[in-house]
Amino acid sequence: MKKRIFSGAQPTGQLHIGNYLGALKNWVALQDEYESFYCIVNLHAITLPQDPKVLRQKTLDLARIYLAAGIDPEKSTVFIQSDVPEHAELAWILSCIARMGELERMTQFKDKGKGNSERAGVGLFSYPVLMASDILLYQTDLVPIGKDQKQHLELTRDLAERFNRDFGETFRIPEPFIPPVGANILSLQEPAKKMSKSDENANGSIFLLDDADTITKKIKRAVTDSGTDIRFDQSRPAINNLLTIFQLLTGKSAADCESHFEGKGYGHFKAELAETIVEFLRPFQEKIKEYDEIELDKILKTGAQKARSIASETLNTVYEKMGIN
Ligand code: ATP
Ligand code: LTN
Repeated sequence: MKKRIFSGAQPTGQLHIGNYLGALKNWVALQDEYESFYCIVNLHAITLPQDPKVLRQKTLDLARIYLAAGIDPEKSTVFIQSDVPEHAELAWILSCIARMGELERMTQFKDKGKGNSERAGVGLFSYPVLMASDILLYQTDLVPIGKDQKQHLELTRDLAERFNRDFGETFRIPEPFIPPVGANILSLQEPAKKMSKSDENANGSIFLLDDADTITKKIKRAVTDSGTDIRFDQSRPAINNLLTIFQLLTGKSAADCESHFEGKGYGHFKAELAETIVEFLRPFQEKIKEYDEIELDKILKTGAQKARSIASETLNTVYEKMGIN
């Protein structure tokens, strides 16, 4: 039997090249080898305020992005989280197993709650428990994610182990898949921070749907470090980040990237990088228009059915072990 993958992204903001290189690209690469479940996590999205109309539209847009990026619905199960009610049900059970202390240590809550726990939503606080539920429902082996989600995966493993210890072997313990390169693409404007959908400064991110002009401008404006040579150097995060993007999009080795730009200046490098990104995104942006709403709806409904058949089996086992129903 194939091993299983589960991953998801939130239908909020706009997907950027960091989401693609850190996560989506690997989802596509792994779908042949694994039985894969790729979810649009709309219940996670409402942990921060959302406009209902926009949320509904973004949920479908994100499904289109998955497909255009190369997720093949014949191979992978693509579905919307809220179409499988077991996600919210298991999240409740797991929230009775999780401890306040371990959730308080989650850095994403501290960041997104802006350090103000008096005013932050309870959903934002228990967000990682819902994520654990997503993963554990499918007896997942591997979870491809960017570096920012590593802590949430560790919590997922802890909750699964605790449940197994207290109620008997129930959940498979998942492993993270964090790519060696690209797991933490940085903001083009503030290379001390990750590229983020929720960044107020749009110039920090290259969105997958940006047009050629916008991409060229954003790369031109990207901050650089001191020094002039174009090479990988951990102590120069800005150039390191730009070169990493170039490396991942061209598939060249690090050494080849460096020799390619040897003796060239920033102007030359940035122009070529912008061109590379534009050419990479062009077929993707064309493909995104291909799926009409009827076709999309069919893919998502079929996906939800398949997902539900597995999720309900796990949830039944959980209830049985706990003496519920
Ligand atoms: P935000 O950027 O607002 O923090 P998010 O991380 O919540 O958004 P999602 O769309 O839910 O965004 O994330 C989808 C995937 O993209 C996750 O696996 C996440 O780890 C990954 N990811 C997000 N930002 C980056 C980044 N800068 N570099 C690499 N991977 C990233
Ligand atoms: N928390 C993740 C999105 C997410 C996820 C998941 C990722 C929700 N459920 C399950 C992997 C597996 C984020 O904010 N990027």
